[in-house]
Amino acid sequence: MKQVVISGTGLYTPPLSISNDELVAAFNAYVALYNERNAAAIESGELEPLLESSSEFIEKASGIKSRHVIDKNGILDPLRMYPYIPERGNEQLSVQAEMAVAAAREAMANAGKSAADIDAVIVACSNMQRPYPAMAIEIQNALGINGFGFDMNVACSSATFGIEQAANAVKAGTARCVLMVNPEICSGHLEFRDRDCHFIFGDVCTAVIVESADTATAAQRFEILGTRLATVFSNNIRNNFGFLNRCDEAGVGARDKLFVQEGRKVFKEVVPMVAEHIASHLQQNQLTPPQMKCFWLHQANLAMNLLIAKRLLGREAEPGEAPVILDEYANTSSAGSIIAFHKFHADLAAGDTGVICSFGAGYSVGSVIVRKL
Ligand code: CO8
Repeated sequence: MKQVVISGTGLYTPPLSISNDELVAAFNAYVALYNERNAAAIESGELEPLLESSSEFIEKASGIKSRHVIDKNGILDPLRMYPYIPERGNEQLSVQAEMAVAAAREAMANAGKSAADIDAVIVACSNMQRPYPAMAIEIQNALGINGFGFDMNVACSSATFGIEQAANAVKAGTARCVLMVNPEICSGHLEFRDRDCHFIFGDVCTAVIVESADTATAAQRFEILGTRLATVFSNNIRNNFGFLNRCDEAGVGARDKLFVQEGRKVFKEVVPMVAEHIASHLQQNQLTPPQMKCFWLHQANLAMNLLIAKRLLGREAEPGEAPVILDEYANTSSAGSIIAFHKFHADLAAGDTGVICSFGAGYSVGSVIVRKL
């Protein structure tokens, strides 16, 4: 069987960032306006008043301190509460493609690959800014890559599912080298007027180069020892936005057309599912959790990651064993585990092993066991 490696990663971080205090100030200003406007209905019991958010709650419940975003002003305007991202003409590079090209260039430089070395582009993320043409084809064109490209969506698990598709293409010989990118503009589908979730997400893009070990020349190369994907249907994380919305006017703009979740249920159900998934994937490869140098986990909630690591290791994780980027980036959906891998892989020695693992809506779980060459 052909040996397949991850030979480069890249990260595009939007320059703008919103702290918890800034986000909460805007949210509380919106709450004051809403309660004032609806004072009579609230007084009569017809409407419930909105409750304020707090920075302390956010950091304690999630571990998030700030998030990077494409646009800050629109989100922080209490009269708007969503980003302003101007539409672009068809002749211009689209916003998600632009982020992807930036992340891809870094991944290609790290892998020592030019466009001519790459045969396929996969865009794997939670939300695509249009149904077609596929963003992957636009990115392919912008970078001058031949071959083929396609978009795929498995919500927060898109990147690990994308790595498996890339590895399979290399193994099957349909591509020598694959660029897999995760352009996430989570702020575009987050309800910033809902205090239960207004703090959760941020924007970012990650990129991964997957190729045959025979062609890899990068200093940092990680052999993919195995991938394992699993899905179990759940309505606990859902977004009903889609092309059929206009076919029933009653639902247009309703709350369910943006991200909604039962956070507590997700936490309780997903932690054991992920710990079991990783443990059995390792066992299948004659490996054990304590042998792993690092778990690069999906970044949704700090307590969730600490608990998953503890279940796997039978003790608290040491700093560096399950690195956290959630404090600066928040939940960036599919990009989270790849940001962690991108920032925290250089210190591993040849022969060290680790697991990249994502989990989220679907439910979906994907794990990629890697060994540094
Ligand atoms: N400020 C103050 N108080 C608050 C706030 C706030 N902002 N929000 C809620 N509260 C209150 C609640 O009303 C509740 O009050 P009460 O006890 O009186 O009812 C109390 O605080 C506790 O609320 P919760 O039980 O909701 O708090 P939790 O401790 O459960 O924390 C979390 C909430 C942080 C959401 C937590 O449950 C969590 O992180 N769960 C895991 C969720 C998860 O992993 N989700 C994955 C989703 S991501 C994914 O799969 C990708 C989807 C596609 C991307 C979409 C991009 C937009």
